Amino acid sequence: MYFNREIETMPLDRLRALQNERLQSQVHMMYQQIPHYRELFRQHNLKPSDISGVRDLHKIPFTHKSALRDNYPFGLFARQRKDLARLHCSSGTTGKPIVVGYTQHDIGVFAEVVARSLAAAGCRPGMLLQNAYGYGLFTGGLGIHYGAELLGMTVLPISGGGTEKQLMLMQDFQSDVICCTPSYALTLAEEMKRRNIDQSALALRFAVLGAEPWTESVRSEIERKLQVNATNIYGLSEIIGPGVSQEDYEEKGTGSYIWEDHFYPEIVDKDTGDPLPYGEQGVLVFTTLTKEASPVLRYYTNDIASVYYDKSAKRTHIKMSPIAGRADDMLIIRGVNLFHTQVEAVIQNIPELTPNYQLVVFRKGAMDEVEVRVEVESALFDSIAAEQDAPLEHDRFLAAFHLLQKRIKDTIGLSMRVTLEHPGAIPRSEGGKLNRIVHRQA
Ligand code: ADP
Ligand code: K
Repeated sequence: MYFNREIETMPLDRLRALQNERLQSQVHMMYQQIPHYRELFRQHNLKPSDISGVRDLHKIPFTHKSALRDNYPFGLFARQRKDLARLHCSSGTTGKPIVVGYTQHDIGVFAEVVARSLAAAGCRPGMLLQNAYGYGLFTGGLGIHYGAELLGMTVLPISGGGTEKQLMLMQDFQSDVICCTPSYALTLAEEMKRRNIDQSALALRFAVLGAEPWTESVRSEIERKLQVNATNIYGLSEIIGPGVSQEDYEEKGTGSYIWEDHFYPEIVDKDTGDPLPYGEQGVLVFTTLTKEASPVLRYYTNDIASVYYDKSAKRTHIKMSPIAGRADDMLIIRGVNLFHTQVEAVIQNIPELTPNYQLVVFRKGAMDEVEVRVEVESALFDSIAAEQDAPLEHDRFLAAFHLLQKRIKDTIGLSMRVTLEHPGAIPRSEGGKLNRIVHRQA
């Protein structure tokens, strides 16, 4: 099912023409309304008429998060504060948050792209969507909410956290869809088991998960334990919020559609900033094409992915790979670049291990070291704990330990310390994003 078949299946040449036309007016409007961009164009000897379409984008310098910080709170808005319908903030790790504004029209676009996303995820009018994304300054809660209503769903605006209540209402109301972070979906699944709630007590069919990087390892765990079809939703406040891209539930694993009639993506080299060809991994950069209040040109997301066209797909829009990580969350260990998702991917193929893991970075002498802490499957753990001599189980335990160490070395090129933990040893998401990396003094 398409929410907007005409746009979602628009032939590429027409889509490109639409983007070019929209980009021209976006650039003219920004030049008129935002002193920062007018000044930027002047410094680079650019006029709005130099940008006739997306192929001219490379002439424009990137917009970094620092530009939003420096113009805090409303300095990059193209509209006056009194003409806005809503403000959102992204957390911003230190100090002042990033502020984004929405006109009524922007809110309409936000709802439209979320409605398209939910439809691609398998959601249908009439289904009950339990929205466990956080409501508040974070774009997730309200963003999903308005999109679900537009699609014609019933929304349960429960927000994140309160796991016991989540599970109670999920059973009592027979929710069809859960929206939350993948790490919180794991928490829900685990808590279900702990409370002996049988899968048959739930009506869940779909899980729409995002706001943090995740891999197939986490997907298979969630799908198995919650009996759902789990798909990826991606977005960021600076562009609009969740719904910048979405995976189709019948095309899982082939990437997420970027709604490119509103958000034009580029992938650039993280060192040189040069645009990279389709399929190559680099930093995602977005240009908004229809934003009224908080438009951005070439916003440097810091998220690492690739983009490509999938000729066999249902829709014409470009796809993006899962996010490997944020460039600023990338570890550099003894000269090797490392994202935690690489370790997650290795864990997937070792059945004795669960996706409850954490990377501990510490210093040993002059060297950075990484310890992988990962929980073993509870059945395996129980049989080892229950019996003094369960030699077969011990063998499996040891084999899993060595296999993880070897595969990390072979695929990532780093030796890591491995610690197999008992179930429950690793921190869980309590409703929002989960930090997989901790730094420890040796
Ligand atoms: P905050 O900065 O407060 O976390 P945002 O919602 O703006 O709030 O965060 C957006 C960021 O979250 C993205 O730039 C990306 O790093 C991450 N993110 C969002 N969705 C996904 C996803 N599906 N996969 C991986 N990372 C994601
Ligand atoms: K952000």
